[in-house]
Amino acid sequence: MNAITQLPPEWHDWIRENLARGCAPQALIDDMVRNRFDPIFARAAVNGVMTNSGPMTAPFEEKPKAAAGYAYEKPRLPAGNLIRTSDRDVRIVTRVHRPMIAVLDGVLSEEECDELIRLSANKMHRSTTVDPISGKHEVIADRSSEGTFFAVNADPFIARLDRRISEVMDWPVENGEGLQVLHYNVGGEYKPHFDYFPPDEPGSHVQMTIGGQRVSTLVMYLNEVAEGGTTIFPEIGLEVVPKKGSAVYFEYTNSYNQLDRLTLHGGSPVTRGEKWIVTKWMRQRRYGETAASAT
Ligand code: PD2
Ligand code: ZN
Repeated sequence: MNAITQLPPEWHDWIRENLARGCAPQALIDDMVRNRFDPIFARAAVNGVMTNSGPMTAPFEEKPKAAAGYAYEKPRLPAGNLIRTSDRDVRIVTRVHRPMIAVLDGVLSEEECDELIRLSANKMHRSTTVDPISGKHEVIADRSSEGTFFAVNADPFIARLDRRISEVMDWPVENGEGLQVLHYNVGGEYKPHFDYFPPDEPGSHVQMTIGGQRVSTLVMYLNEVAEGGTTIFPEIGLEVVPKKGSAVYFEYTNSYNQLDRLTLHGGSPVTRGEKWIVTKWMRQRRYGETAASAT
């Protein structure tokens, strides 16, 4: 079988997430080669994600536009205009039904946003400082983003947020991945991708060994972005403008294990200022992360 020379969106995410976790670029390249990627392509792909210059994903035009056959079930997101969580009321501002997307106001308080940024700022992974081609340490000023994780229930502050988020998403805390904080500078973007793991793509089965498929996402905005940095859903022409403490929620896996391709989404380039977000991904089953595995 020919070696793979195109980067599916989920592999782009995989590289990005592991770089953010502080993995060595060479280890990612080795993993990709083990998964049938061409070695030179794998090196270029990791380098591309680090510098945000590609190579990028396979053309999305090749995939069917419609979520053919996806059965829309009762949304997990609670009905009504207000979600009363154990410690805070969250207001629903906008709902889209197909795909299931909602914009939510006041998921986090201003103080909680500031605290998350403060806690993250000194543990962001500057993994782009190593050039995988030369092996030299280089600071790349305009990297796409940098990130850090907070294990589920890592401390009382994070546990309070994990609980509230689980109530908003109506899905168990134990099924959640650890909160991931991302920071984008000017020029930083997140190319359109799916948050679920396509079952036919290499590597997805590894990602799904623990916890199964991802079912829903909550992207929370931690600051106001001066310009750009919107979350875009290109299949339906929706653009969500970041607002401190607000969030966009979407779900894409139903009880038949079908996946909703209409949830293709990305982060448009930040053109002025900076952007901070925190994301929660929920899995079908209990996800094995504990506070002890926090980075
Ligand atoms: O930064 C965003 O707006 C964004 C866009 C797409 C975040 C994510 N996906 C994500 O965290 O999955
Ligand atoms: Zn995403």
